[in-house]
Amino acid sequence: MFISNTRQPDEKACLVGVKLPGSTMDEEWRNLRELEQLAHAAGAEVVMSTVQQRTRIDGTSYIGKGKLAWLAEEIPARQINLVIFDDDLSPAQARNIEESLKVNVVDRTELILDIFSRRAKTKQASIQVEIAQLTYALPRLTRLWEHLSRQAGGIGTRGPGETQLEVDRRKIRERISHLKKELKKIEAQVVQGRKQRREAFNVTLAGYTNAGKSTLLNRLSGSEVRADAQLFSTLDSTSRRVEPEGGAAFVLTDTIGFIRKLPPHLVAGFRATLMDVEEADLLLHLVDASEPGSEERIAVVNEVLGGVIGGRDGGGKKAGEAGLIPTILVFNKADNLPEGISADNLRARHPGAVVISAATGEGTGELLAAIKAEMEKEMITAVIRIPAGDGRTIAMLEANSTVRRRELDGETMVFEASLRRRDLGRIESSGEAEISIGRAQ
Ligand SMILES: Nc1nc2c(ncn2[C@@H]2O[C@H](COP(=O)(O)OP(=O)(O)OP(=O)(O)O)[C@@H](O)[C@H]2O)c(=O)[nH]1
Ligand SMILES: [Mg+2]
Repeated sequence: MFISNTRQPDEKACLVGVKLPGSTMDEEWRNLRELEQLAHAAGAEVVMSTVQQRTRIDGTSYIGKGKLAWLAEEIPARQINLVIFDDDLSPAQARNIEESLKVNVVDRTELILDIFSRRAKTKQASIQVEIAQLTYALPRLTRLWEHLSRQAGGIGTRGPGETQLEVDRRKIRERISHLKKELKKIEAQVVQGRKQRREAFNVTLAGYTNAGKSTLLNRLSGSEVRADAQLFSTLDSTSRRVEPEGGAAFVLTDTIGFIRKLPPHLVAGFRATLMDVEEADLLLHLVDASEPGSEERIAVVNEVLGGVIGGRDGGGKKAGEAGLIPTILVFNKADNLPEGISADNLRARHPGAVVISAATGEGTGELLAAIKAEMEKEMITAVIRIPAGDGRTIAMLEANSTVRRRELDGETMVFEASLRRRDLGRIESSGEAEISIGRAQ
């Protein structure tokens, strides 16, 4: 299809950012450094970067005529064959720029989609990415056709006729609806797997890409999930059981990393994967403290989390239930803090935060203690007596708790179980259960 990886081998890229009033040059260069990492992740080599100062975006060419003319000279001189914009271009802007520069132009969303499609390993991730790509491509078909003809060597080759475009649009829409059906089937299976996890206390890792989430999962659970310096190493969530010494076990889930301006198509596409965030009992918001700009990244992650958990009343656990998902802010890479930043001043600025190094293990004891404290707030051990005939309540208890003991006492089933406070409340109001908090004598 047209939307397969657009990147070619040996691509030499130029990065373009725009500084508008309200941001600083420093911020823009930091953004471009991040864009450079994204470009690497997509397989392109960056040979030049430029930031254009403007008072506002140019509707036709994004960067303005003068800058465009300058780029048109630099590009052949430096054998650049790809221009990457740090922002999203409208279909018209992208076309105009390509016409002037005669090389392929991609924007931030296309780049991220491209990386995701390279990284997607499971069927679910591949389908989610393809839906996002097709949805993004639909209003841009004319331009993508021109991409193709340019790659085929025919610069200036005309795109397909209107009828062909219509046919293609219809095919893409059909493909999207087919993929959505496939995804539903897969999600149904995933939901089943999830039910089995309901009995455990679920801790979910969330954070900016490259913060060290997978490294921490590996450190705490002794597993070997892929963790590396590439952006977006993780696209599929992985859950592992963690059994701390002297503490109760919990399930730890690694999730997809976030980034500034994460394309909304992708957030929507990865909704099912992000369910792990929605359904968490506790979130660990992991922050890379070794890089400047951590405050900005914290804000980005909070915003994406708000969008994911939102729609539920600013983050209630379930519709109707108030309160945010409890979150521990975790500063990682303490072994590599930049000059002028110490664990103490991070904690002073963010009360309740924990500072760790997933690489060396420093601070992980403190983190486990903080998790344990949250778990004790939420999980409770109780002895629950339910009439043996009340199958509904018994089933509810079995599905939502870890049953430590069960025995029949005449006509009554007696359980000792550990479960969430709110599930205990539901059991209490479901049947004629008799509950006493604490362990059996
Ligand atoms: N110095 C140092 N490096 C770390 C630490 N934790 C992780 N890293 C490195 O940071 C990079 C990213 O780690 P990952 O665990 O893959 O990060 P992630 O958050 O899972 O990233 P994505 O899956 O791409 O979103 C890797 O190169 C790790 O080796 C740490 O405590 N100290
Ligand atoms: Mg990861």
